[in-house]
Amino acid sequence: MTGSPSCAFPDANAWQPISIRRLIRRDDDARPRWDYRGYDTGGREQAPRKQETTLPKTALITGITGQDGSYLAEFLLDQGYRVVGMTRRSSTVTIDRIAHLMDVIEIVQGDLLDQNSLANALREVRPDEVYNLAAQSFVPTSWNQPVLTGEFTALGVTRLLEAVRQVEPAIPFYQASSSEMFGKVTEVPQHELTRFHPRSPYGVAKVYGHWITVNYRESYGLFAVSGILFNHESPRRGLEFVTRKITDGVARIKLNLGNRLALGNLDAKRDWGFAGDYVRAMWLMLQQAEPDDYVVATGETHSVRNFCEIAFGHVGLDYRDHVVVDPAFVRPAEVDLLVGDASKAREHLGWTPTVTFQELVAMMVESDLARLEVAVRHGTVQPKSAVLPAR
Ligand code: NDP
Ligand code: GDR
Repeated sequence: MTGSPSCAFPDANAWQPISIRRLIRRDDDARPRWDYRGYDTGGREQAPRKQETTLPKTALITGITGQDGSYLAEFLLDQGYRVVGMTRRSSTVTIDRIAHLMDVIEIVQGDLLDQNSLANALREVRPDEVYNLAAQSFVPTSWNQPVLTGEFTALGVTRLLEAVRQVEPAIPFYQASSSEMFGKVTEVPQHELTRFHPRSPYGVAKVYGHWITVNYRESYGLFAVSGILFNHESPRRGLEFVTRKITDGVARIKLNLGNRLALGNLDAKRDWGFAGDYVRAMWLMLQQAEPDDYVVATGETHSVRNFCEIAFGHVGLDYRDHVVVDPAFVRPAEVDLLVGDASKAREHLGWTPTVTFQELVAMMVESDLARLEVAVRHGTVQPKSAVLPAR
């Protein structure tokens, strides 16, 4: 791909058709721009300034095929954005969560492992905002694949920040950081200044991603923010995460598709919110005058056991009749208690969650029941009396 040395983006005529769906071209002079956050032409330091424009802003989302990517895409489309998702090449299609959006979003190929693909994606898409949601996000996998987790979840952030810095340093950048960074917590509740003590290779990688984001902000003046999000769930949560594993299990047991659910540590406590609420906080962080880091959480904590009680109770079952503890699901090092203090997000962003814990559990159970009832009617799942699928 060729580019003019005087322009951060390449000549529009030189675009290569590497997208699955062809990108919309727009007039260079008319597109909304952010001023570079370092110095203006007179050498004076300045804050980013958005020019008034009626053109839609463009957001580039890495990890758009994941839970958060799908909700963020919907949210940004509602805000009138042009949404482009970055996906990595795969021999199988992994767009289940965004299948309903494929006519209204665009896709560009790129991989966090490949620096050039990231820079090319930025040149091709020319985003006004970048949301870095892509990661190896399942904590247990990070013990089996610690190096790969580091490559995706830690160094991947540097690769993308470096691409932003080289291609167009004025692009506001969101990094998906995690409450797993607090790990073995030193205070309760946890806030932006709580010390990090990660307890898994995933948590360690996220600490790196957090600090490299802060570092690029401080070193190069990038508008780079780190959202320290506590666990957030939804009917689109991956089936291997404990909330979805439980609600899927409840639905299967209710429909006589199984009778036992094997879990690990039932005493771990998490601050669980609804993913749809959390993507709004991501966007709000990029609309502020100054880049900063924010904890996003509900401020309530519940144990895995309590989640089971409510989820099974929702369909009139007692979890003690069905849940068994399997040491295979107990982690080498556990994060025992997470509960976030989101006062800063509330005060600076005006963000508060809208879905309660009980509503979240009910929403997920109902969704899994509806999905599996259809599968039973279509004969794509069969009744079983054994333990539910191991995840
Ligand atoms: P998911 O696991 O659902 O989605 C992860 C996404 O990353 C997928 O789209 C996946 O694509 C993509 N991805 C993985 N590796 C690469 C790669 N090498 N190149 C490009 N894309 C890649 O995660 P969530 O949506 O739940 O979370 C989003 C982000 O937020 C993650 O970074 C996660 O660590 C972080 N986070 C999540 C929290 C939560 O509770 N959900 C809390 C705090 C932080 P593919 O479909 O190809 O696998
Ligand atoms: P977590 O989520 O590790 O907090 O990371 P997960 O749902 O996997 O575990 C939550 C807690 O439940 C306990 N647990 C089990 N977990 C799973 N997956 N399967 C089980 O059978 C089981 N039994 C008990 C775990 O030990 C743990 O204590 C999620 C991910 O989305 C990360 O990417 C994100 O950064 C953090 O949330 C915030």
